[in-house]
Amino acid sequence: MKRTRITVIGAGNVGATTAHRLAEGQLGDVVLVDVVEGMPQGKALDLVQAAPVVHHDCSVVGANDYEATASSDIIVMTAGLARKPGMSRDDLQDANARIVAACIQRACKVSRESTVLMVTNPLDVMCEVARRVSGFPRERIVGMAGVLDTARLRAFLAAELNVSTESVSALVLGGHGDNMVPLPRYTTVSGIPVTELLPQQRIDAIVERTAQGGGEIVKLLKTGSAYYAPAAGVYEMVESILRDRKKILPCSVYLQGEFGLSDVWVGVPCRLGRAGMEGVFEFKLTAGEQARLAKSAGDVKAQMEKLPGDLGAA
Ligand code: TXD
Repeated sequence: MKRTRITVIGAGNVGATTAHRLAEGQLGDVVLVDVVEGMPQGKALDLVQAAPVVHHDCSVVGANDYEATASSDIIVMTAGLARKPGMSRDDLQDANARIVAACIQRACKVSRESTVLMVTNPLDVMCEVARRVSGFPRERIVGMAGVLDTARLRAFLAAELNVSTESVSALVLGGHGDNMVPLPRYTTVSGIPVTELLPQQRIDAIVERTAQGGGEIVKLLKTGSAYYAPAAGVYEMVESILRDRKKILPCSVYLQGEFGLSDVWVGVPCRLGRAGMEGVFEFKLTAGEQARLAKSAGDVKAQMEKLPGDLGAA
């Protein structure tokens, strides 16, 4: 029987932490790929040496090319550059689009049946790069951002109300970052909308803090950005796909008419199972929510239009 194989491209903070979680969660054998020679191999060896202590039987190997990634079930894409001083958002988009295109082309060429899980920023636009170069159907490309954004909102609300994070469920739509559209009326504590539990002013402040995304963490760390919570978000999505759990999770997906939007990547709730993105969970938005989602989608589309036309194909 073929063993489950997960490729993680980029062995930096998010990639290595993701590999760690995937192996310890026994989700499959992991191939960690990075351009830096020796680095993915060294981190893989370190992870393997933890196996006897933490009890898992997954293999973890490091590589600088894609040979060992062949026949992967999932490709998690975390490679990319962080914004450097003097670099505009558009410069970063251009640089990461080239990295994502090159990596996804090579990885998808040897794993034609895989599902791509995009993590690299700018998230929604990088999903489009993966779509163009892989030629995969939309069911087999999803972006991770919504799980992280909702986790942040849930964590803040649980602390505010002094309840378990498990009792809080939240819904965030839209593009990643400043563009997210939190839906407080669907954000509940054991089924009770937070709008019944907290004054609007407090909800607004918590939503605003969530919308700052990882900015608060970047300021504290000074070098680098969040990776524990992002890796946890990736883990939840990979687990739902590989174990066919059919969880409803907010993911960046290529909309085809759902929520009145088409040909654009936006975060909406979807069912994740063995076939990948098995369906968008559509529901009726208020006029205000719809307008905010459309604005968020419009911003992503404007960025998608700036992508170079010569990204290549797998
Ligand atoms: O919610 C989300 N989607 C995000 C996204 C949450 C957190 C981080 N988010 C984005 O993930 C972040 O903006 C970056 O675009 C990626 C990776 O973040 P990370 O913090 O892991 O960055 P690192 O530590 O700099 O790691 C990037 C690695 C590094 O080891 C490089 O050598 C490698 O990517 N890299 C490559 N690997 C393979 N192939 C190529 N071409 C390549 N270029 C760089």
